[in-house]
Order: sequence, then C-alpha cells, then structure tokens
Amino acid sequence: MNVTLVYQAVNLADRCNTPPAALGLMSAVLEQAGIEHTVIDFQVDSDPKNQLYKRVFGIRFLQRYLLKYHLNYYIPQVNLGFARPFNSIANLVAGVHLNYIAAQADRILEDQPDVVAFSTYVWNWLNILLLSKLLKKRNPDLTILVGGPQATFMERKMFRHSPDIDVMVLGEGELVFPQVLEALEKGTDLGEFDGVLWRDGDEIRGRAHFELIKDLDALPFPNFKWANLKGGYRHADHLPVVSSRGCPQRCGFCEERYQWKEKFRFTSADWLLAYVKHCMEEYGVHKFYFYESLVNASAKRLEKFCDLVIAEGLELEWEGPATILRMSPRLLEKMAKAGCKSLAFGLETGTNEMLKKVSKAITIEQVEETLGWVRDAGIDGHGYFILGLPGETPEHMDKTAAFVYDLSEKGILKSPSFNRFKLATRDEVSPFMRKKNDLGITIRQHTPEEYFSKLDVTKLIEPEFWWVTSYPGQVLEAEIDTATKEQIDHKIAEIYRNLNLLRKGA
Ligand code: B12
Ligand code: SF4
Repeated sequence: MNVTLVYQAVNLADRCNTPPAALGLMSAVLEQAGIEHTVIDFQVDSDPKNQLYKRVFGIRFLQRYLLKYHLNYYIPQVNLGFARPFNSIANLVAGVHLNYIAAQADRILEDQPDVVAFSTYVWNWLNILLLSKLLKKRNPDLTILVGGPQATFMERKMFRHSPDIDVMVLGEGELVFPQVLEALEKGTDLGEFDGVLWRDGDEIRGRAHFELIKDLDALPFPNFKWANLKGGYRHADHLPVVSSRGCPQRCGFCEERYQWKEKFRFTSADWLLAYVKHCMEEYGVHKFYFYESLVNASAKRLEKFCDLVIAEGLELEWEGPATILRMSPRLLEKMAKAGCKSLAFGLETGTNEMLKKVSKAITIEQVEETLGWVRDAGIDGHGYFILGLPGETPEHMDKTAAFVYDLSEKGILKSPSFNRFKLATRDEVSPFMRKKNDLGITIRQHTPEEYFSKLDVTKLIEPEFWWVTSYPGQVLEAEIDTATKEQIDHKIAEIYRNLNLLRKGA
C-alpha cells in the first residue's frame, strides 16, 4: 500500500518555523510499523527542483486556469460591459490559488498513493477539502484520511460536510494510525479503534472517543529524513521538539488544552536529551524550536534537562513558548547555559484587572520582574498580547499600551506582538464560546459548523466560489460589546507605530 503524508500549505508564502512536528511523528510510527510512505510538506516544496513554483506559474497555469476559467469567466463580463477591475484581480488571485492547489494534486499523484493522509489545522482545512476534491476526481479509488487538531476539535460536524474525506483519526495519531492503515489494506473493520470515524455510504460510523498516550517516552523519535531543512523554513536548520502535551495553566480564553483533554503530560528529561542528541547525529542539527504549550510547564523537568545538557557540554540553541510562572534567576541562568536563546511569553494584557478577568494567573508586577531576570540571563524575552478580550474597554487598552512601552523602554521586552481576540473552536469545546452571551461576545461570522453546512464543496472549483478558496482561515472573529473592532485595530496599529518610534529614538 502506498501512503503519502501531507502538510497542506495554504499558499506559496505559507511558511512556519520548522518542518511540521506532526508529520515527523506520524512518519516515525509508520516507519516503526514497517509501512512504506512518502512525506510532502508543501510549505517548502519537498521537491528540491522547486517544481511546484514552476507548475504554479509556468505554462500549465496559462493552460489550466487563465484560459479555462479566468478568461472564460472574465471575457463574457467584459463583453457584457460588466468589467470590473477588482473582479479581474480577485479572479486572477483565486486562479493562481486554484492552480496552486491543482499543482499540489499533481505532485501528490506522482507518487501513485493508495492513501493520502493530511494533517489538518483550522487554517488549511478548506484547502484540504478542495485538494481532496481534485484528487478524488482524478483517482476515485484513493482513500483520503485526515488527522490533527481541526479534525479532533470538529469531528463529526465537519466530516458531514466534507464529502471527499473517507476516514478521520481523532486525537494523537500515534495510537492508531498504523493499525488503521493496515485495516484499510486488509479491508477489515475500523470499528475496533477508538477515535476513528469513517464514511460508509451516506453514514458516518465509528467512535469519536479517544484515549491519550500513557507513556510519551515510549514513542519513537520523530522522523525528519524527508525534510528539506534548507528549503526555506522561517527558522533555518531548526527542528521541532515535542516533549510535552497539554498545559497545566487554565487561562480562561485558551482552547489549546482541550485538544489534550485537559491533561498535561511530558517526557522525561532523559528522553529530551536523547532526542536532541539523536537530531545532532542524524541530521547535523543543533537548533531547536519547542512546539508545545510551555517549555517550563514542568520547571523541574526543564531544570534537569538543562543540567544534563550542561554536564554533557552540548552546544545547543533553542527557543520556545513559556510562562513567567515557575521562573527564577537560577533556572534562567541554567537555561541560557544550556542554549536557550529566546522565550515567547503569553502576557496577554497590561492590567491586573483584565488578567484576573481572563483567569490568567499572573500579575503585571510578576511580568516585569521575570522579564528582567530573562534579560539578565542573556535570553530574549518576547511577549504576545491580545486586545479585545471580553470586558476590555479602550481605557484598558491604553493601559496595556503604556505597559508595553514601559517594558520596551526598559529593554526587557523584545518585539511584542498583538492580536485581536479570536476563537477557533466550536461551542461545546470552548467555555468561552459557551458563555459568549454572558461575556458580551458576538460572533458575527458563521461558526465553522454553520459555514460548512452552507458550503457546497462540489461547487468549490466553480468561479463563484473562488473567494472561498482564496480565503484560508476560519478563525472566528469574536466581537465584544465594550469596544468596536475598529477601535481595537486602530489601537493595535497605533501601538506598533509608537513602538517603531521608540525603537528609532533608541
Ligand atoms: C507551534 C504552534 C504554532 C506555530 C506554528 C504553526 C504550524 N504551522 O505548525 C505558530 C506560532 C506559527 C502558530 C500559529 C497559529 N496557530 Co498554532 N499552535 C502551535 C502549537 C503550540 C504546537 C503545534 C504542534 O506542532 N504541536 C505538536 C504536534 C505533535 O501536535 P499536533 O500537530 O496536534 O499533532 C498531533 C495530533 O493532532 C495528531 N495529528 C496531527 N496531524 C496528523 C495527521 C494524521 C494523518 C494523523 C493520523 C494524526 C495527526 O497526531 C499528532 C501527534 O499526536 C499548537 C498547540 C499544541 N500544543 O499543539 C497550536 C495550534 C496548532 N495553533 C492553533 C491556532 C488557532 C493558531 C493560529 C490560527 C492562531 C491565530 N489566531 O493566529 C495561528 C495560525 C498559523 C497559520 N499557519 O496560519 C490551534 C489550532 C486549532 C485548530 N482547530 O486547528 C492550536 C491547536 C492551539 C489551540 N488554540 O488550540 N501556531
Ligand atoms: S499558559 Fe498558554 S497554553 Fe496554557 S492555558 Fe494559558 S494561554 Fe493556554
């Protein structure tokens, strides 16, 4: 059986920091089970000759979409006097996008797979639907399987509106993915697996309930032999580390931990050390990016890892997300010695009142003190902020801005970044979504479920749906009743402008 694992990048500019951790993990468990497979990460076009670019912008583009769709669609409008330049540009962009998806289909089918398995996230789901449609059109016998957070969060509701998806694996793929592939090959019943849904005619069968991995140390190291590390990831020559799953914190607005059933698990420090050494030997890589909720969710484990790295004299460089809780000057010094270069903190907002309102168990005083220790240890401290949290007023936002300017002027906060509050999951999963009316949150867009129930996927390749395919994300805009969207966007732009001025003045 030929299996192709795919990370579907949204467009040619979609680049993340490192090769996707999930593909590395899925590839490793397939290798362990002796299942032959290929891996395609469309973020960097795993093909070294960069065929994807040529396919998208080369002569095939002209043949396929400019002529077939774009001109066919556009010229009658010109003739009828409806020509609108914006229409033309939008169609052209969408045409390029569709051609990109078609080029991905060409690339996947080159390997003549029997099963194509996608890693799904909120941002690439729509494109995966479209790509699956093209793949199925060209090979109706193909089995399309999906896993990943978007499948896990949306399960049946999404499956129902995704006619070209055959099988969904929910939760941690390591547990059942190889066995599901074997069952597909033998044609045996998928009903014995937890967290596996499949299409049976018009019916969706299977159990959405899934278990969690009990011992993360027992997992094989992710396999990155397929990855083109020189291919243009944002962090060149870095590999991802996944050494914990879930988060012990309980920030009110955060949906991340639900993917891991609110349980926090981590590998031992010995496993972590063995993994980085393996990457150094196998791939010649000594730079790492932690793809997990918090590197210091277990400070004890982190400290032990640092001690081991220092004792072995390993020359590492690493970075990742962290909480300002559980930090101390002693730990930070050890982290710096063990190669930590930068930490990204979810600081969220600049008043204790708002921090309390969103159950973020930190204070602005702790933020300032810890960022000072981080700087003193020689580590770059970055901060993520959210504007437009429920109950937040323009006055709160002004205070957040003032707090950020102050930290920046003191040189303890590097490149703070700001986002408007958004949600990505469905009502049952997210307490914020469930309580949205009480919290003064309005979702003006369709929820993903409503959106998908209205979407006729069979029409996705028709020009009238081009706007859909060129709009990648389905993260929900959550509007609050204490500040308008415009006020929030305006404030974010103003903060960036002022930070720029501060930097120039420095
Ligand atoms: C690193 C990270 C990022 C990075 C890199 C993202 C990337 N392209 O990989 C950055 C900072 C760029 C980022 C940004 C965003 N992120 Co982010 N991010 C993460 C984080 C912390 C780690 C991802 C990871 O690699 N985890 C480790 C791997 C092993 O887990 P995994 O990918 O889920 O894979 C497991 C299972 O899902 C499953 N699986 C996965 N793929 C497959 C495939 C098959 C075939 C099978 C069988 C199983 C399977 O098995 C895997 C192993 O058990 C997660 C949270 C988390 N702790 O996981 C959020 C997370 C993925 N991000 C999320 C979101 C919402 C975003 C943003 C949209 C936030 C925003 N509002 O801007 C942006 C959008 C990015 C974009 N491309 O447009 C959500 C996604 C929710 C969803 N429904 O898809 C998550 C889950 C956090 C959350 N809030 O719940 N993110
Ligand atoms: S610390 Fe980060 S990942 Fe953990 S609950 Fe809070 S926001 Fe979510």
